Parts: sequence; structure tokens; C-alpha cells
Amino acid sequence: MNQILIESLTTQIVDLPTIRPHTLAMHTMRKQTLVIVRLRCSDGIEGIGEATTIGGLAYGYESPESIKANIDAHLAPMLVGRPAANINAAMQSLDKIAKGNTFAKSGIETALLDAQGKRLGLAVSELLGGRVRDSLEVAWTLASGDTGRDIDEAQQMLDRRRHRIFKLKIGANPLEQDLKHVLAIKKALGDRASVRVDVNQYWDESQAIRGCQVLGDNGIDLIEQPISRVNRSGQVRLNLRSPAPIMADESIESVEDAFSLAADGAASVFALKIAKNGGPRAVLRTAHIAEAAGIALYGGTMLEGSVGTLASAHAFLTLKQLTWGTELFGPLLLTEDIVTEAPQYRDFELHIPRTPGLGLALDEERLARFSR
Ligand code: MUC
Ligand code: MG
Repeated sequence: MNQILIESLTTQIVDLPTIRPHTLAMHTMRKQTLVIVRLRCSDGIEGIGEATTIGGLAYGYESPESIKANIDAHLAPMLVGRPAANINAAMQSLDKIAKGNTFAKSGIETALLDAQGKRLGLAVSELLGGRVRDSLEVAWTLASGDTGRDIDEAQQMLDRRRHRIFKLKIGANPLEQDLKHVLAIKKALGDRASVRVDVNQYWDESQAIRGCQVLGDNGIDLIEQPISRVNRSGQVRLNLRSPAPIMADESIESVEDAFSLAADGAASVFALKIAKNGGPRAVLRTAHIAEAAGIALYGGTMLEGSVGTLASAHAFLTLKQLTWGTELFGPLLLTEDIVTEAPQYRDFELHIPRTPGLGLALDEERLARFSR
């Protein structure tokens, strides 16, 4: 049989409006920008991937524009003409010529997996070794910037059985104001919901000592990235003294970061993100480090659209235990989609079909309409 080769790898930037402003400590989103990756192979099969971040350069070191430029100039030329079905060889060849760039690599690894799944008639979760579940519990982020509006939104989500886990984005306001906001929401929702916070590194250690104590003592279940990823010894101290578990998010920018965090005892929960590890296979290496170290897992998001969300979901379906569920709600934050069939959310969960590849098809008309 002739080798199947990669014929082209192209990228396009897509801007989609959000249903409401989404306020994080570092940025307020009014749209989300996706980089869609298309990998065409000599057997006529096309793989689709997505590389998405939050707020341009506000969240991490890669922006949509840099992801596109680096794929177009460096990563795509490395892969064109190489075997399409050998994902190990393809990804190792990229690691040889490009340091970091995990978001860009994640989009490409996703496209390779989608193509191979379509070729073999297998869902990506099966290519990754086999799924042990068909659906994932999904949290919702309350980030309208207004306490009353957040409470109304949470109550609607509970009534519609769409979400019963809520993450609040805090850190930009004075500490006492943020604590008041979180406790008011927890009081309104009571035992009907799990309430968690994400500080996105905005506290210093002195604020985090008080913040974690008050939140933990008042029923907040999980505290995500309270202080800077750079303050490793502070993370170790907080992990020892916080009454609520501490989850690492920004602290993990690579599989190697996951290993050193585990070795240092700097968190008891890891947020898994395909973009921060270099793809659905790469994120499983971080998951396996956590499993070996006794660290609990959470399926994180960079607020990807449908393609990146399903790529993450296929990886998370293979995990033995996802103690803290997932936050794969990205498509629900957008008013528009660029796939023909939107991912299915019902009864608090995202349901993932066993269709070959990711199980998605691009809607060419919508893609063209929202492309930059
Ligand atoms: C983050 O920091 O976790 C995930 C959900 C959300 O609302 O923001 C993201 C990014
Ligand atoms: Mg986070």
C-alpha cells in the first residue's frame, strides 16, 4: 500500500461573538477567536483541529495571530510531504524544530487524530486507547461581572438541568469585595450547586492566605490558581494550609511543568488543557503524571469552540477518574458555531458520539462568514 502523505496544512482565524461579556481577572471577552487548522491528506481525508486562547496575549504567550503565523511559516512546512498516519513521528518532528508553541501543536495534533480516526473508522477516544465513559459533567463559569446577574444565571442553569457546578472568576477586584461576591452566590445556591473560584494568579500570597481560608470555611469547593505560577514555594505553602483544595491551571504550561508541580507538592488538583500540553495525546501524559502522584483531575478549557472542545472531550473520556468533572462549555458561550451539528449538552453533561474522528463537520458557509 502506498504511504498516505500530508498534502497541505492550512490555518484560518475565526471571530465569534459571545452571548454576554465574559469577565476574567485579566480580560473581558466580547468575542472568542479560534484558529482552525485543516490537514489534507493524499487519501482525500481531511483532519480538523483548533488552537484557541483567551484575550489575545492576555492569558498566555501565544496569540491567535502568532499561532497562525508560526504554523504557516514553521510547522506546516515541516509536515507537508510526511506520512499522515504516523502521529508520533509527525509530533516528534515538530518538537525538534519548535520549542513550546503548545497551542499551535495542539491544533495540529488534533487534526492528525481527526484524520486518522476518519481513516480507520474510529472515534478519537478509541484511537487514544478507548473511552471508559460516553459523557462528561460540565461546569459553567459565572463571569458577567455582576453578583445579581450571576445568581439569576446560575438559577436558570440549575432549573434547565444544564449545569450544577459553577466557577466564579475573581481576582481583579479588591479582596473583600470578591469574597463578598462569592459568598453571596454560594448563599443563594446553597447545596444545590458546587461553587468554585478561579483567581487566575491575581492574589499575592498574603491575600491568598486570607482568601483561601474564608472561601474554604464557607463551603467553596475548589480554588484555582490563586497566586502566580512563578511563586512555586508559595503554591506549596498554600497547598498545605488551604482548607479548600488548590488546583493548578496557569502553573501547567507543559507536561514537564506537571511533573515538577507534582514533585514539589504544589497542588492537589490539576486542570487538564490540551492547548497547554500540546494536544489530546500530550494532555494524557500530564494526566498520567497526576494519577501516579495521587493528584486529582479536572477537564479544563481555553474556551475553545466545538472543535477544540470535542478534541478535549475525547481525551478526557479515556481517564479512569475525573474527580472534579470538566468545564467544557466553550461552545455554549458563543452565539454562533462553525460546525454542522453542535455538541450535545443535556442533564448536566456533554454527550460525545462514537462517530469516526472528532465526530464533527465544518459548515463551510458559516466558516467563510466568520473568517477574518
Ligand atoms: C481559565 O483560566 O480557567 C476557563 C473557564 C473560563 O471561564 O475561563 C477559562 C480559563
Ligand atoms: Mg483557570
